[in-house]
Amino acid sequence: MRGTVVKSTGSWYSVRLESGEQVECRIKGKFRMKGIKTTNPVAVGDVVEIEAGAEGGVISQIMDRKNYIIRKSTNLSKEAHIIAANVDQAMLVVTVNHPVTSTVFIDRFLASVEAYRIPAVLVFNKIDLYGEDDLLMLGALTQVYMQAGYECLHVSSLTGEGIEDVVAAMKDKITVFSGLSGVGKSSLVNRVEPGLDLKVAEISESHDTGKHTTTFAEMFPLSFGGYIVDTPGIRAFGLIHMEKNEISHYFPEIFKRATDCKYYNCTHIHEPGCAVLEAVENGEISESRYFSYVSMFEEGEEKYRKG
Ligand SMILES: Nc1nc2c(ncn2[C@@H]2O[C@H](COP(=O)(O)OP(=O)(O)OP(=O)(O)O)[C@@H](O)[C@H]2O)c(=O)[nH]1
Ligand SMILES: [Mg+2]
Ligand SMILES: [Zn+2]
Repeated sequence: MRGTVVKSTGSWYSVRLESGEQVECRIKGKFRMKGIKTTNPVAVGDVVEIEAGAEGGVISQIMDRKNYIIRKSTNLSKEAHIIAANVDQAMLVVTVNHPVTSTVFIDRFLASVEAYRIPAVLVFNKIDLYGEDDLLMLGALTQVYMQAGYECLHVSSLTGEGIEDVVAAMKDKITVFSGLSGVGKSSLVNRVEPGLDLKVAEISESHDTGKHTTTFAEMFPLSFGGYIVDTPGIRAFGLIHMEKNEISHYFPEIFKRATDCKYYNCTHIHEPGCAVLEAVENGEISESRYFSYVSMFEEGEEKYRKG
């Protein structure tokens, strides 16, 4: 029988069969990804083949993944974690404040989904909370990411403002919500699909640091068509291995500009006749995006030196 993994707790996997029935499964044997050690062999969104087991089902095979979102918990850790597989788009839920989401975090996330050609949308949540300075920052960040080619939505899952844009963008697609803990991913899912009633952090205990309220990724059907995968918040986004000369490919606006560089193997760090540096200079590429590119490039360099 074939089905889709809709929840994974690490030892048990809930698999939704084509009939709509849900079966609790364990895994049989070892599933390894080529070249990467992962903490979870099977992820939400995986299409799997299951057999009947002594208690519940047994996952015996994972079908080839169309794509996946993967991260390391820190840059030093050796193991990677698959956030979700076979998705149509990623919505990165970010907050300018309460908590602050850094541009470096946003850019690492975006680069890693670009690597698997997964379209990404930025959802700025909690706009009801923003003071004057926060709103200025919201405007500036929106400008930066629109210029880089990303759709940016402004919402409040508390007041419902802007939710219709999120619904429109999610219709008939498999969407994964990702972001720091406490930005309001589960609150947003509840707004979009009120019947779900997912657990969210108590206001009194939320403050500015997330409480890691959601502990397992889970996929839910949407009544207006499509699926949403809610995921546990992440602390930091460690990069999976990328070749240094590949990194610029995952910054769409840098990649586009690079065709005009004088040298075909330009790193866009110091070369004369670099069209990327020129674009940063005249404001066509934002400094914060370029800064993230350089930091990832240098990190790649360090890894290379250390072997
Ligand atoms: N003012 C305001 N508060 C919000 C909004 N969205 C979420 N919150 C609050 O922010 C806190 C965190 O929300 P959650 O939905 O639990 O956040 P999460 O991203 O799912 O967090 P994790 O599950 O820990 O990753 C809760 O106290 C929510 O009530 C919003 O738009 N405005
Ligand atoms: Mg949550
Ligand atoms: Zn260049």
